[in-house]
Amino acid sequence: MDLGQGIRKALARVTGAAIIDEVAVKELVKELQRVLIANDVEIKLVKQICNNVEAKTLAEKKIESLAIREHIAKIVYDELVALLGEKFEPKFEKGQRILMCGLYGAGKTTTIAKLAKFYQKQGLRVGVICGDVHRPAAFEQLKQLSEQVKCDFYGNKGQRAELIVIEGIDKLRQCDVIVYDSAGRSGFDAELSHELKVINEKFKPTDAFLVVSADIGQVAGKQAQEFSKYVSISGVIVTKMDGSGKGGGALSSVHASKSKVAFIGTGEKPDALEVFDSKKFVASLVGFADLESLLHKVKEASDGQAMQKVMETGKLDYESFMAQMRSMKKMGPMKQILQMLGMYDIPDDMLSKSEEKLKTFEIAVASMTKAERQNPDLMTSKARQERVAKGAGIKADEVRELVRQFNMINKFMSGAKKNKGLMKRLSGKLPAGFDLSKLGGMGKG
Ligand SMILES: Nc1nc2c(ncn2[C@@H]2O[C@H](COP(=O)(O)OP(=O)(O)OP(=O)(O)O)[C@@H](O)[C@H]2O)c(=O)[nH]1
Ligand SMILES: [Mg+2]
Repeated sequence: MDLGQGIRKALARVTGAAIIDEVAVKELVKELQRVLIANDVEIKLVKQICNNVEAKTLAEKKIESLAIREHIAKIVYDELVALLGEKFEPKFEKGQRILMCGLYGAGKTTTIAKLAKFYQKQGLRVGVICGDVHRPAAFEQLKQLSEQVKCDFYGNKGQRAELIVIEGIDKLRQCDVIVYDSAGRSGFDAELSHELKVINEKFKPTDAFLVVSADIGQVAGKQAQEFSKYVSISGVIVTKMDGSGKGGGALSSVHASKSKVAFIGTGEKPDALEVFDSKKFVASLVGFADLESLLHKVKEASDGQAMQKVMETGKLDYESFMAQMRSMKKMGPMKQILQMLGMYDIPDDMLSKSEEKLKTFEIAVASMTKAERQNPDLMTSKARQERVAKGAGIKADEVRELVRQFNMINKFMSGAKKNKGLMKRLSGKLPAGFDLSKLGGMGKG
């Protein structure tokens, strides 16, 4: 069970209890303790959090029950935010030189591609230097990644690292941000400290990020201390948060060691990087919805033209429906989208089924004629449904299902238009030109 699942379960149990008394609170604290320890959070910190939660929660016993449920979630939230430190503020100026360091396999090279993408999104030109001269495949790995994210690359096979740095800075002088990928080591030794010293002198980094994998748990803090002796660490990047049950330990120990968590890596792909914001992160652990991020994603992914049409005509057809589906896909995995709505613990097989369904729908829409796409009423004809199914190579039942769902969404949209409360709640948070009263479907929150 990951940290979030555990915490949400502990909270659900106490907030679901008929009466919240001392017993229920003690139960919550015990469960919380178990989850945090399993996540490799240092015992001393766990005790401190649990004592605080217990004391604060019991002090509020008199408040009416609905309020106390929210209040307990807030107490746990506050304690966890304090455990994990502050939000990191990345710099977006030109002339940055970023040194990446860390031990073997921590995720340095992968993270460089993610960072390149991150800074590029801010309009900065990024170049990367392969300084890993020890591992033969390192050059190709970084080169391929740089092609994938379309950033500049410099490497020189067979050359010594201290020369590559100098050449790289020169070759990439057009870049606003230069990121240097250093070689990993199995542990902290004299060789590593020497290399860090040399690269520091030649590269003159404006920032150095230490990359650690979440699965080392609280050792992350010790590594941050160790590296800090040789380079000035601006922040720690904790990778593999997606696959580790020890992320809580890694993050909290970094904060306890007086370093900052700068970013977290949540997957292997170049866009699986988040600026670390403890409030946002903890909100997700506790299970609060994140409407802000959802709307940001909608803004990023929306297919402008097709949406515009829906907004102007106030009418959904299969073309705009498909555009909406494409936007959904661009927004990332459905799991992420649902989580932003506060729906965290949805079984994976249910998710994959819905994603499969989306694919089938897309194939079906592609097999419709233009007239059918623009006049959804045509698609109520059984003969047409069967023809589309045949053309798409899917079952007629699947087309019927699409038509049914389309009609449902259409209906929901006209309903949403009338829902003044929802509109009001969302107004001002939407991107310019995005009129929810004519759109509906997306903003359901
Ligand atoms: N699931 C997941 N995998 C990751 C993440 N970051 C890196 N990886 C994987 O971890 C492995 C090692 O990543 P690299 O980027 O090569 O690590 P490195 O620190 O450069 O390794 P060396 O250069 O050999 O020291 C690769 O298989 C990556 O795909 C992450 O956030 N999530
Ligand atoms: Mg590497």
